Amino acid sequence: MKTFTIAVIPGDGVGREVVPQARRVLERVAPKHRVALAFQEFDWGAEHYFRWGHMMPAGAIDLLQPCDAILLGAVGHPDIPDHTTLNGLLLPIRRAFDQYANVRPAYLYPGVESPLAGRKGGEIDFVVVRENTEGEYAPVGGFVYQYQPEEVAVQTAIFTRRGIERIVRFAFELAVKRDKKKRVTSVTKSNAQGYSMTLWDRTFQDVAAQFPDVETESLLVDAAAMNFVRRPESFDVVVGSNLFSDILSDLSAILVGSMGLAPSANLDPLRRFPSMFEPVHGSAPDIAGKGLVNPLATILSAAMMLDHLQVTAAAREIEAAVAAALAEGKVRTPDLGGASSTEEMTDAVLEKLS
Ligand code: GGG
Repeated sequence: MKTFTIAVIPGDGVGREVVPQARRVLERVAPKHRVALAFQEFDWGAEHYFRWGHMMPAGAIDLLQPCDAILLGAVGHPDIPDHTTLNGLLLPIRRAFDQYANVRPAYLYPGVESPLAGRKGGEIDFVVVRENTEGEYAPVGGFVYQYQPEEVAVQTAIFTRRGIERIVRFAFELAVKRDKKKRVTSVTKSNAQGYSMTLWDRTFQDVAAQFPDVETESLLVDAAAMNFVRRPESFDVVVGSNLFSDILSDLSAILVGSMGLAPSANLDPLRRFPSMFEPVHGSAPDIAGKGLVNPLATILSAAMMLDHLQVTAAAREIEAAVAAALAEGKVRTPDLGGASSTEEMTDAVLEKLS
C-alpha cells in the first residue's frame, strides 16, 4: 500500500463545501487501488487573514513542500480586496513550487447542455494550457503618487524565452499524449504587443519545428475567443499566457455547461515540488454556505491529482463515475438547471463508484 500525503486547503466561501465532497470521493476510491491518502488540512484563507493579517502563515510554503500534492478549494472574500486574497495565497504557492503548467480541460459531458446550440456530448473536448508563473501575473510594478489625483500605476508583464519555451513544449507533449486531433493552438496579441508576444510567437515556432506530427495554429486572443464560440470542436490543446488563458478558460468552462464542471491542475511537470489541484471557479460568496455549489469541478480536480500521482486507474474511475452521474441526469445542482444539493451531487457520484 503506497501512502501519499495530501495538503488540503479548503480556503474560502464554497471552497469549504466542495473540498470535503472531493475528500469523500477520494476516500472511497483510494483503498480500492491500494493507495492510502494522509490528508493534512490547513485552515488558511480569509478567516486566517482577519485573525492574523495574512492569508497564510510565514512558514506556509515549508509546511506544504514535503506533501505529495495540494488540494485547494477557493480563495476570495467580499470584505478583502481580491488582489490581497489572490496574492496572499494562490499565486505565491504557484510560484514557490514552480507550477508552471496550469491545465484546464474543457469537455462537454453527455447529458450536459452547452449554451451553444446543437453541440452533443463529447463534441467539445479540448484543454487550455495556461503559463502559470510569469507573464501578466508577474508581481512587478508599483505606484507613484498613490491615492493622489496624479497617481500612476505600473504593472509590468514578464515574458522569458525559458518560460515560454517550457509551457509551449508542455502543450505539444500533451497533444501527443492525448492522441486526439494532435493540434496545438497558440494564443497571443502580437499585433499590439510587439515585444513579449512576438517573442512568444517565435518561441512557439521553434518548439513546433520539433513536433512535425502536430498541427499548429496561431490566433490573436480576440479571434481565439470568437472561435471558441464559433468552432469549439476544432480545438485540441490551446496554449497561452497567464492572463489570456485564465480568461479563455472561463469561456471554455461555460461552453461545456458550467464553471461547476471545470477542474484544473497547477503542475510542476518536473516533479521537484508538490503540484496543486483546484476547481477553476472561485469562492462564489453569493451561494456560499447554502449547499448549492456543484462539487464536480473539485471532484474532477481530485481525479487530476490522482492522475499526476500516477494512480491513473483511480483517476479514470472517478471520471467515469462523474460522466455516468451526469449522463443519468437525475441529480443536478442549480448551475446545471437542477435543484439538488452539493451533497446529493456527490452521493450520485459515489453511487456510480460502488
Ligand atoms: N479555485 C481557486 C480560486 O479561488 N480561483 C479563483 C481565482 O480568482 N483565480 C485566479 C487565477 O486562477 O488566476
